[in-house]
Amino acid sequence: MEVPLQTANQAYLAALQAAGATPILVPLDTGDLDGLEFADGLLLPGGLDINPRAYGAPPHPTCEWDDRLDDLEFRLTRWALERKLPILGICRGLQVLNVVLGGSLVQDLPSQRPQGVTHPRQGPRFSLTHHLTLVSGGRLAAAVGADEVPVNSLHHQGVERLAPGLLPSARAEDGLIEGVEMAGDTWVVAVQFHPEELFATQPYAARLFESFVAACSGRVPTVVPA
Ligand SMILES: [Mn+2]
Repeated sequence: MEVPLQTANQAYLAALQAAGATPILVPLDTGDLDGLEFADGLLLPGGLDINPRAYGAPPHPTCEWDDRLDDLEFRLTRWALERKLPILGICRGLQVLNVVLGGSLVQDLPSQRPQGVTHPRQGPRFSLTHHLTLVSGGRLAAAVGADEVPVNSLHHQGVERLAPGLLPSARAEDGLIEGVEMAGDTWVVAVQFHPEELFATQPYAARLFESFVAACSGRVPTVVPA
């Protein structure tokens, strides 16, 4: 008998717990979000692709999505933005934030941007396979405390058109935007790599989670990027 499961990678929970947070998972098909009023922030994790109809494009053959997951995460993102809750987006989470705010995605980097860096997974999830250059003065750069960082890369999609309201905060060697943030008082940051696989070995990745949790706790002075 098949037993349906809803799962989250342990790494996201461990990274949040190491930074002092108590993560709570939100089930698929959660209707009214008012029951989540206790939440101090929203982490949008990695996962499947997004239904490209959400940004007005026909699906590429490699694109895989789950409309229930899109529906839940789009609603959670709008809900968190309306409440000015801190948001940390990771991989698909960056893509969700970009699409919710009106941006679009490259659906398959290997076939549509073959001249670029190899972004899909190569080896273990923690393998450092390329670098990011951070935009100085930005919230992401402040969070990780570095101008350049080595990253893992487990994605075949990426930002095509950046949403209005988002600023680029990190780029890969091929120019792909791999970090974004919102201007203004609310801590909203998203990255295309997977810091939850690196927090125990790369201090900058741990600092990203610590900055997010600090913002959730209201203990961090807000920094408005120029
Ligand atoms: Mn990458």
